[in-house]
Amino acid sequence: MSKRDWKPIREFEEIKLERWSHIGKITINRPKYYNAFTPTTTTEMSVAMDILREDQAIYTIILTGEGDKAFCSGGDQNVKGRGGYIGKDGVPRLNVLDVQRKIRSMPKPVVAMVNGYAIGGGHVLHVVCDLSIASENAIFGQTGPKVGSFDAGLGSSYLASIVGQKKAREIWFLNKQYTALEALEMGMVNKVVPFNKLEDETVDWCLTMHKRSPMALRMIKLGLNAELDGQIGLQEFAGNATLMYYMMDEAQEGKQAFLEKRDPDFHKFPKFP
Ligand code: S0N
Repeated sequence: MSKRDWKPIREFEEIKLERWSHIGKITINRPKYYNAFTPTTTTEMSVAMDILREDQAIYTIILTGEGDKAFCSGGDQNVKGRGGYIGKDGVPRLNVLDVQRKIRSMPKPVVAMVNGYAIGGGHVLHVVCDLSIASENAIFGQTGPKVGSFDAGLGSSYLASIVGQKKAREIWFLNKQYTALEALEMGMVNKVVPFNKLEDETVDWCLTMHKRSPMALRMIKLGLNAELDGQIGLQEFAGNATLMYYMMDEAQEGKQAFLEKRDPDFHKFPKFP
C-alpha cells in the first residue's frame, strides 16, 4: 500500500502510468500472470516512456510491477507463438526490445523497483534500468534456455558488464534463481530493503537525484552507455553535446550572423586550454 497520492497520467489496459513529486511511475499491471508482458503491455510501456521523456516536470522514472509477488516474469507464455508474442492483431512481435532501448536512451534516471520475481525478459528489464532497488522477497533469474527463448543482446552482454562474464554465463546457462541478497553481492542491484520499505527507499533515491544537476546526470548516463553502445552510443552522446552547444552564445552567433547576412564573429569566444 503506497503512502503517496500517485496521480494517474493516462489510462492504459495493462500498465499504470502515474506521477508524484516529479517522479513518473510505470507499473506493469498483470498480477494474475506475475506481470508477464504481452505485446499490448510492451506497446503501452513504450508510449508511457515517451510521455515521461517529453514531460519536463518529470525528473526520474520508477519501473515496477503490481502487487507483492512479481516485478515482471518476462514474456507471457500464453501468447508466445512462432516469431514472437502474438498481439491482438495476430502479429508476432518482440517489442520489449523497444522498451529496453527507451530505458537506455531516456535522458533521465530510470529506477527498477523490484517487488518480487524479476525473471526472463522481466529480469532484463531491471538489468537495463539505471538503478535497481529490491525488496527482500525479490527473486532474480533468466529462464530462456529452459523455456525456448533467449536475449543475447543487452540481456546478456550488458548483464556481463555488470556481473562479469563467468557469472553472466552461469545465470544464462543454468537458469538458477537468486535471492535479493545474492543479487546485491553480484552488484546486480543497488540496495535491498524489506518489502514495506521498498517504495520509501526508491522514492528517497529519486528525491536525492532531483537535487542533482539534471544535465550532469544525463551526460553521465550517456557516457556510461556510450562506452558499451558503439556508434549508436556515440550518436546519443554527441546529440546531447550538440544540445549543450546550442545553449551557448557561440552557437547562437553562427545562426544570428546567417540571419543578419554578415560574417560570424567567433573571435570573441574563449578558447579554453
Ligand atoms: C516466475 C515464476 C518463477 C514464479 O513461480 P511460482 O511462484 O511457482 O508461481 P507460478 O504458479 O509458476 O506462477 C503464478 C501464476 O503466474 C503465471 N505466470 C508466471 N509467469 C508467467 C509467464 N511468463 N507467462 C504467463 N503466465 C505466467 C503462472 O502461469 C501462474 O498462473 P496460474 O496460477 O493461473 O497457473 C514462474 O511462474 C515462472 O518460472 N514463470 C515463467 C518465467 C518465464 O519463463 N518467462 C519467460 C522467459 N522468456 C522471456 O521473457 C522471453 C524474452 C524474449 O523472448 C525476448 C528475448 C529477446 C528479445 C525480445 C524478447 C521478447 O520477449 O520480446
